Amino acid sequence: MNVPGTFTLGPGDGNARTGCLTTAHGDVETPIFMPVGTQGTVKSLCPTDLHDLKAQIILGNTYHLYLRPGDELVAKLGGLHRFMGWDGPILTDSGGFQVFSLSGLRQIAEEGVTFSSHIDGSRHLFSPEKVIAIQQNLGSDIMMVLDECVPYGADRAYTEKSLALTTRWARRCRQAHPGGHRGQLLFGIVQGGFFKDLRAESAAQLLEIGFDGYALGGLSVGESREEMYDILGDATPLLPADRPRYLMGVGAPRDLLAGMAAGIDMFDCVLPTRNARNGTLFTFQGKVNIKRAEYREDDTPLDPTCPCYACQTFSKAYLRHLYVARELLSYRLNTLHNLTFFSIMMERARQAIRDGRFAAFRAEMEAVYPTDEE
Ligand code: PRF
Ligand code: ZN
Repeated sequence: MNVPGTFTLGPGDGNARTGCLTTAHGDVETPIFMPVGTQGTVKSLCPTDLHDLKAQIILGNTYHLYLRPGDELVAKLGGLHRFMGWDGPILTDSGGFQVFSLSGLRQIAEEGVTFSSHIDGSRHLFSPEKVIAIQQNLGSDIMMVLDECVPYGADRAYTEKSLALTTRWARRCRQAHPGGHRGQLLFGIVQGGFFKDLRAESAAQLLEIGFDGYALGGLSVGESREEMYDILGDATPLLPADRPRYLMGVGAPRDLLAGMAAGIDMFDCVLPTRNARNGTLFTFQGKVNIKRAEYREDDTPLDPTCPCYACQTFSKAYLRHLYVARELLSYRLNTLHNLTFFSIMMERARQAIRDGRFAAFRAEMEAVYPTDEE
């Protein structure tokens, strides 16, 4: 049994690599996509469903769980794994990003970020020490440092100042969690906006502090694909090869492939789960908008090759009916399917990397997912 934090690289193909990350709740094969379970649940699914679709690690949110039900309550009830009945690995985001995207009236200072709850307007402070304490209470396997995700379009002066603060916060997070505590790992987050030298500075500073893994933050914030891929290609090699690399909040199938090609090991995104709930389904033949009239009498499965319960049991006509009727089962079946698709796509990508045919696999998938949005 390896100790938490052990990261073993397997075969690679170009910059793409396979690996295995050990956590206190088991091993994660990389590259991996992490389904998002913001509030201690991957919306509409049970942990048994997640095991069935071979999810290896899920993501939870510090911001939401701190506000409701409260990290101290979760700790009292045995930690997040026990509370939500998921015994596999969990990564928690630090709350930094959610404060900036969800809460009202933010105020950034040296001490931390003060914000209003999106639930009841109450005021709260997230300091580096506080978000570590919250994540320790939750008991996640991988914790993230507090950072500021610089808004798209921020100028150099703002980005520089923000980056300096993000680095000081990262250092305080590391000091608050020098390592060891229940095997919880701590990842640093590279910021620096769309300035390559600032990205390099951020990476160097985080490396000097020393983390169990390194994330690229501040991407997929409204920029074009070309801009994101440009920073991705430039910044990923700055992260140590022997540590897991995580691209936060990404993404669509072709973005995952671009990330893997650059040497990224971990991803998370609400896309498969959110799209499921608005009727957009992913298949290896392309995207399907299940509400379309053409499926009204379609007695065939969504994807006959898909092992998910929805595809094995129901017709497109039935899935369309559930969606149009706003039935709860629609959310569940669509989510089961989309996460199964992402899980299989990542497994195929890992195998393609091992077999030295990742570029061909990427081209194959891009032919099916050629569109701009996704
Ligand atoms: N920082 C944190 N979480 C994040 C991001 C970030 O920059 C992003 C950006 N796409 C998603 N989630 N802490
Ligand atoms: Zn399916």
